[in-house]
Amino acid sequence: MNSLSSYGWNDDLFQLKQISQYKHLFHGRVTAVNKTNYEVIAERGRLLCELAGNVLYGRPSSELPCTGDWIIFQPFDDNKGIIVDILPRKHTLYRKKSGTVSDRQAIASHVDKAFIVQSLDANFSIRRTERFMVQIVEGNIQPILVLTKSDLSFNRRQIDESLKHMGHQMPIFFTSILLPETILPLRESIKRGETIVFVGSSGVGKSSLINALCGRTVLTTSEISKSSGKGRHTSTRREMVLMEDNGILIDTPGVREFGLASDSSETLATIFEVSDFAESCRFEDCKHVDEPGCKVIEAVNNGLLELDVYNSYLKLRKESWYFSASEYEKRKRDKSFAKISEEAKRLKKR
Ligand SMILES: Nc1nc2c(ncn2[C@@H]2O[C@H](COP(=O)(O)OP(=O)(O)OP(=O)(O)O)[C@@H](O)[C@H]2O)c(=O)[nH]1
Ligand SMILES: [Mg+2]
Ligand SMILES: [Zn+2]
Repeated sequence: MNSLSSYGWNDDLFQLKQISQYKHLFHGRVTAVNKTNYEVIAERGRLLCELAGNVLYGRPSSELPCTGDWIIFQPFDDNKGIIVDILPRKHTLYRKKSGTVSDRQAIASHVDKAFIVQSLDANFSIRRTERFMVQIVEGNIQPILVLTKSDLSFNRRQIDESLKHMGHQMPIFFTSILLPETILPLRESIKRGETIVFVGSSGVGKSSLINALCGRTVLTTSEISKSSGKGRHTSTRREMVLMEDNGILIDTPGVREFGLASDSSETLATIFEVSDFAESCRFEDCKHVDEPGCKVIEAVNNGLLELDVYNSYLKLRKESWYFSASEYEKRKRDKSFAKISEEAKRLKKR
């Protein structure tokens, strides 16, 4: 028997469960998603679950269970179950599904913090950090930057310089799995019952860091490689690991692209510190591109806002507009399709 409180079960979730028509059944948390089933931890232990038809149909794929979701299940056999309901999500990390224009994919849910993991070698990219941060803040999740492989040589001044506009917006940790004293502060920052998702490119050391935080090998990592230092996509699924007496860690496979999956205009203006300037623009609906009296452009010209940062802001804003416009179009199409099939059904009945 285990206590689900170490997996984050609390009063708020209990209240959410009461809304479900299946509140009399058992609850559990999805610890990993496989092709045809879900791994779930429940009071009775570990289970393999499948989805009931009513959960599967009529839901976009982004709303099917993901790692971190709390679900309600009907047990059968010793360690099997059917998922009959999903508790409403609160803090969820999404990204744009690659190869699509407006589909999103849920990476992890009921997440308190997200560790943006970057290694201090050639991988470090402030532009990638910004991108992750926007989507994390959009998901109502606290971002934390973890810079790994600090045992390797790196240019600290250059890193500090590029982080200037973000540094005070989130805590930053420098870590190395070879230096236990750098792991300890990170471990101490994690509270019991807190869920943390690890994101970052392949090969930056996400799984290695989780092993270091747990003090034992719970996840497979790639062999130490002297070659290019590029990632090899060692982890292949989003998987939950429990830290002894501490938090709940969700490892994710490194992804090549992490597209924005929300209309993030306001978050972008805040993160890129454009809002203060934008308030004094001549036009209330100023887009800060080429309008007269634009204080954002003025700030760029005066050197108060870095050109690279401004360009990055415009690029991500365009991406998020594009996503939400396509999503809106898609919803409209889906709605009219639903109307047509309703109409067809009615005609058939006559
Ligand atoms: N020098 C050094 N190497 C590290 C450190 N952390 C991880 N590595 C190495 O980096 C490589 C990649 O580590 P992983 O933990 O597999 O990386 P990952 O981010 O989980 O990669 P994916 O699962 O492919 O997304 C391995 O060879 C690790 O040994 C570190 O702090 N210092
Ligand atoms: Mg990994
Ligand atoms: Zn403006």
